[in-house]
Amino acid sequence: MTAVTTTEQPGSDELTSAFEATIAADQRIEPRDWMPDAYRATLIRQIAQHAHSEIIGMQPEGNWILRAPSLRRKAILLAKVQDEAGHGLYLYAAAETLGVDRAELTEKLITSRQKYSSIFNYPTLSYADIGVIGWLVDGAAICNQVPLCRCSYGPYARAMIRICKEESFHQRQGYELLMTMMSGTPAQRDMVQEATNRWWWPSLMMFGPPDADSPNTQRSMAWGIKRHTNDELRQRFVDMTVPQAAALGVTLPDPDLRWNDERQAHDFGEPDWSEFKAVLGGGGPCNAQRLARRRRAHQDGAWVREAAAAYAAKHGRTS
Ligand code: FAQ
Repeated sequence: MTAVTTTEQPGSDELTSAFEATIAADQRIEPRDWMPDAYRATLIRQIAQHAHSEIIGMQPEGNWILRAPSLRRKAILLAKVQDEAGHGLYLYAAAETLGVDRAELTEKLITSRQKYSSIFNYPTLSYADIGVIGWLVDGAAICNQVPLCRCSYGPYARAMIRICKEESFHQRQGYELLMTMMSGTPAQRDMVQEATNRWWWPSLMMFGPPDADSPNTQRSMAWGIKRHTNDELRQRFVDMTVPQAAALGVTLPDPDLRWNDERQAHDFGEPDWSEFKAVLGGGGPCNAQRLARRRRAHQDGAWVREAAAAYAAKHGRTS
């Protein structure tokens, strides 16, 4: 560790050089190390958005817990949704090491001042959606998040290691569910194809806007927060998913999808970026419902927070 801690108080040039040397040596910045304000703000923005996504991401799947087709499927789905709550908590804890308060982040989410992933603004219409979310949404999340295990900020990188292990289980349970449905009746196979058609393009949008329209990528890569661009990860996801679709026996709904021998990668069509912008602006099919439910849950939990604060005050604890 070469970074200078805040208690040493050297001049600002020295602090900047120590920070840059740590990044250049591909070492970790830790909470007590000095860091530029913009680096801190970028991490808070990304980690908070990530945490909010995990918490809001419980809703589309939570919709099916009471209607799971068997006890086994219900147990698997419950475990997955609980994992997502846990991921949200690790991520809020990582954000708190940067000097923000979890309550403040939640307030920003429920007043639409911070984002969460676009993907969770789409509805889950059949049980095949549970399989397709595991396969495509967790598959995309893994593609995006494995490189974050090498993020330059220590607490975020360490949280991502555990999260990625659990996401891997999530992806496999989804794929196993779809394999089961694809070996079932024609109606079950149709459900899988129909769900794939709805989730494919929103899954590609999870990686963010095209590189040319991504204001944050270059700086985040220079700081070792992001390790790949949005388009690089989207390409990796497509290349990984095409053979999985073939093994399942489903068609990905893109007439432009084909192998390009010269590039040794798949060509694929352009997602509808106007839809992406509309969803980010609050106009997706479920934005209003997701936020309303999150606000209600927050209000319903007020008595728990008050009781915890009263207990802490009585026993002289701060948390
Ligand atoms: N949705 O300049 P960039 C999961 C925003 S977790 C909404 O490219 P950046 C697990 C972006 O924030 C899924 N907003 O930004 C699970 C920025 O806005 P701002 C969440 C998006 O940060 C599975 C603006 O657009 N994963 O799925 C999206 O460099 C199943 C410009 O974009 C993470 O958060 C989007 N898709 O790159 C749970 C991973 N894309 O703040 C339940 C960590 C972009 O400037 C069930 N995050 N924006 O106003 C990242 O890797 C990055 O933040 C990106 C965006 C790649 C998402």
